[in-house]
Amino acid sequence: MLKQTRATKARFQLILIKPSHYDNDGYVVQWIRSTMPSNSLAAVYSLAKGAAERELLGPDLPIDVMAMDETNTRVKTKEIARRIAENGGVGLVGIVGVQSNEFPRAVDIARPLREAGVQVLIGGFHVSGCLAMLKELPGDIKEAQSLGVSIYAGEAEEGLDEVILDAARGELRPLYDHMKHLPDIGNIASPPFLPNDFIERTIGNVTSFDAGRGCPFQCSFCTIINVQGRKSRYRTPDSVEQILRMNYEQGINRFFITDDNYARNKDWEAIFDRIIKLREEDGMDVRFCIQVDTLCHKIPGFIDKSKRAGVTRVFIGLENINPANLIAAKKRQNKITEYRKMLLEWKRVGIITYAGYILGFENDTPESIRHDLEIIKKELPLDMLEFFILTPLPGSEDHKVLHEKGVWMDPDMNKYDVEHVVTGHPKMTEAEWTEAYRTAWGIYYTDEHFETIIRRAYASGINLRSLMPVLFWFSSAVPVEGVHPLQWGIFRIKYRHDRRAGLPLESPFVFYGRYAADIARKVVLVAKRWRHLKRIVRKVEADPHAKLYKDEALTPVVDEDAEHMELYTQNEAARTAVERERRVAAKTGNGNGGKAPAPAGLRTNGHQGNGHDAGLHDTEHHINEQNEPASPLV
Ligand code: B12
Ligand code: SF4
Repeated sequence: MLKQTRATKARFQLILIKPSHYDNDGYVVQWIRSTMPSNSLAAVYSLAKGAAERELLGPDLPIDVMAMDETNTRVKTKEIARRIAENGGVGLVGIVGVQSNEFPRAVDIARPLREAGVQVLIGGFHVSGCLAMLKELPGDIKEAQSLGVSIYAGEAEEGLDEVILDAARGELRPLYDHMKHLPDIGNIASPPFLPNDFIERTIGNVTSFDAGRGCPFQCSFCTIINVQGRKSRYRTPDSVEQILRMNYEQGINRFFITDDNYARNKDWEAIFDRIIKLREEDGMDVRFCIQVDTLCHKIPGFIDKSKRAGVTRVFIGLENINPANLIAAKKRQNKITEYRKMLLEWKRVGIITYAGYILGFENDTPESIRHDLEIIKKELPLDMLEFFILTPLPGSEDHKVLHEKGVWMDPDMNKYDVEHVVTGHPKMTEAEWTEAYRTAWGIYYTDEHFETIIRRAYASGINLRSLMPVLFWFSSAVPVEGVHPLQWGIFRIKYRHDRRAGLPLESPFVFYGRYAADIARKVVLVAKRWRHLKRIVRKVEADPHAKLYKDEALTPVVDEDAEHMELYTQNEAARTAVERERRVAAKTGNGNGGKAPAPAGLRTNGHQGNGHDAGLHDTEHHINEQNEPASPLV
């Protein structure tokens, strides 16, 4: 236990840190404003505050809770150690929501703290995923334990009290394993919450919370099902209302619902109904970004209720358009025959779509990736596409299989940020795969396609002033900053001394010279790209026929698509998938006598964002413009 430095009445210091990770030069990725508040931190912070309010350690030992997110705040370990010492020497640093790519940084934060005698506990997806899937703890976790760092696997909802009690006695255990029991999160007293002064360090008036955990599907690259389970656990509508009201009171009205698949939250409808009531009857202007799967449009009422509940943006796990790849990754629920229908449904209600696309499935080659992206641009009415390198993330089945077979995987966890190649590929070299990822952004976000996306959006009633920042963000993060849009922030901060353990301290001339040149280059590039995009938006807005824009992607789905669209004809796997869907449709009597891949409702629907109902779009446009969201994500 840490020595007490001043005679004061002791106060238990609980300091929660969400770590960042290192860039390729070994500097901490950090911004003046980062993308969004972390829900992992909000969840643990709120539970800790609850424990403090309940006086868990008794009236003589009050608990002070402090949270910081390293993506927007410099972690000063000496100050933390001093703070604990000045408050009676009792405390704990919890390193929260640690992903695999953040684990090396988390250990580097822990090291000086341990040297100063501070108790440290690491939780999050890396440790939980490893405990869920591996027979033995991997070397990096064992190494952390050898420094005296404790590990917390599983969710904090039922285990945090025990940890605080142990830490107050100075008896933290090396391992807390809560993986066997997944807690009920329905109506817990302290749902996720972060105070406004914390949220102000992120972009926009946005915070995040999980309305549920778990997903029923079985994708082999997924960690979530092995850590949070396949059964849907969800918060009650009362609990969601409590989260919304607490935030609304502090002026926050935009939310990222972090459920990996909100469409499979068993209580999605009751939660949406409550939010609709808050919006329509209580006048709360709350808005949301959600994540869904590609079959969400088949859930009756899901898309229309999303609209009424204030969803403005939706992330979709599209992943790939080659059915052979999807089957190999056990992503059987992704049916290419449903992609257009689903995207047109979102367009119908004027909600912006982002799709995740994974590069490096077993049939991918640089040429096939390029070809597939051209098909997507032409035939899918999608707004943003974001790319990821297929990565065997600890906690996934893919990682487990490779680990058990002894296949090479890069031992440097810092690279597991889905932007680095960390294992071999049957058809691409590491250099080709890396290059395919880097160039994918430029292949999708061309000037021509910017204009197409903007024209499709305008014709579908999407507010262009709201789309533009997002389009800018997703198209520019990699070319400008070299980081994924989900990691980007406003103005990169770098500290010469905050370099990865083992790397040399650079000379001030080299470090600051490069830093200044980098800033100058980025400022010019950002201004140029923004102006350029603005010109395209203005051009579309000035076009008197823009509302009537139509193209192949915006055309309602019809039987004949299967004959000519490349999405359905490009290879044997695509043709087989279409045939299979036709047979299923024939058996179930669903979708036009088994001929078409399209449900009748969609085929006859006149308002597929092609300007048929421009009147409605005008109203929508007007409403959206009243309150333009500033965040790139929500
Ligand atoms: C929202 C989200 C984001 C958001 C915000 C981050 C956040 N954590 O909120 C954004 C968009 C910024 C993001 C970015 C990225 N993400 Co992300 N993200 C998520 C997502 C969907 C939800 C996170 C969440 O809120 N979970 C719910 C919370 C409550 O669960 P939890 O984090 O596990 O925390 C609980 C327990 O672990 C435990 N616990 C955690 N910490 C601690 C600490 C202590 C002391 C204790 C006692 C307990 C404890 O208690 C918590 C409460 O129950 C998860 C998937 C998922 N279902 O978790 C992916 C996930 C965490 N992300 C992932 C990845 C890879 C990324 C990116 C690298 C992707 C990219 N290239 O940009 C970046 C990294 C950026 C960065 N450096 O942060 C992976 C990590 C996998 C792994 N093994 O590392 C996940 C699991 C998704 C996946 N593909 O598998 N992400
Ligand atoms: S749909 Fe998404 S959350 Fe569900 S198993 Fe697949 S990757 Fe995981």
